[in-house]
Amino acid sequence: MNEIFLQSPHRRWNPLKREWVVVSPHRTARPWQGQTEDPVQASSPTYDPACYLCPGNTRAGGHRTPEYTGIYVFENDFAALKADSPQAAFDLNGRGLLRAETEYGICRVLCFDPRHDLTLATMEIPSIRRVVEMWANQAEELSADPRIQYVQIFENRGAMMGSSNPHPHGQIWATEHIPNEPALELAAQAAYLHDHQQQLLSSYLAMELAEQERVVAVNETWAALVPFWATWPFELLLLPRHEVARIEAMTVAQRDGLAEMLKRVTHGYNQIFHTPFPYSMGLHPAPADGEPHPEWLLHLHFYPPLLRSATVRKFMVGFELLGSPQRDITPESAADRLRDAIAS
Ligand code: H2U
Ligand code: ZN
Repeated sequence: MNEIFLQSPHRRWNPLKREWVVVSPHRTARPWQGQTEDPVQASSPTYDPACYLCPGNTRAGGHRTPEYTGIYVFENDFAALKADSPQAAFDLNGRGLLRAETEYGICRVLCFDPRHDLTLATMEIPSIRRVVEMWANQAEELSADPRIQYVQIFENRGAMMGSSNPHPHGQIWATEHIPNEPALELAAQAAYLHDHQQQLLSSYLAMELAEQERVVAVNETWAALVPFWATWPFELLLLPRHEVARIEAMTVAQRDGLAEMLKRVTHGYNQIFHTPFPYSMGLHPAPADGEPHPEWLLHLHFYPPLLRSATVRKFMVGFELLGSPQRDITPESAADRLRDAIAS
């Protein structure tokens, strides 16, 4: 890449959301006197009697988490969306300014492992593979509901990301409407396929694999890279190397490869600042609306907040909130660090 873009202020195009990101590589030596966060305690017991996700413990509302082995899925006791809410729509005077509609949905919590002290980074690959299988089963089951249009599977990891509990777990929100982020990606991918007769993300991956500047890990079926347009310092995009749009449509090899890739990237994250790395991670499959979605490539986003140590995080404030997202370290230098961390 032209040296100018590694040293001078510029903006980069995010073709997946069709928006610009400001990059300020010259600012990386900027002094920091702002907030630091207390490092997270790394050690925790294998079983915590106060944890609502540990086998045999009581949850809110009197529910009991069974003595599960492997994985365990349950309906969120404080579900943001419900399957039994009434249906209504509102648009005051038909002017599109005061609009509301009811939202049907199903929210579940997924325990990745009975052991309280593990994370994706420290779980064995066969255990992560079991999580991938559960994601596929859940996606298939929830997509079959004719009122569900999108199945959003995600993990909030670490107190810094608002995770309520260190026990390894994720969530599913299956919704009646396509949420904002996948809706942007749907429009962008559909327009790209229409204009170029190629998938946006497949074409992008081919270019990244040729460039090798931002790719941090590759196996037979998946690649992990810091996207050219990354906004978070150590953001990652995981892309399958062969076409697949839906979680449940992944081949056995793709499921195996994803488990291995998840282990590598989460382990690598922990190596960067020698601390359990917080993040929000999620899968973006094609909408569950019964359409074939030839434009869509299944992918995973990792959005980690840490910037320069276990305690100094990137804030999305000021210009990022009011103008455009902005970053200091280049995606290329983040990729160099991540590649080394994954290899270590
Ligand atoms: P995090 O993934 O952000 O930690 O959230 C965990 C979810 O677990 C949260 O959505 C649910 C909360 O509603 N929960 C239960 O379903 N039962 C409980 O007893 C506590 C928390
Ligand atoms: Zn626990």
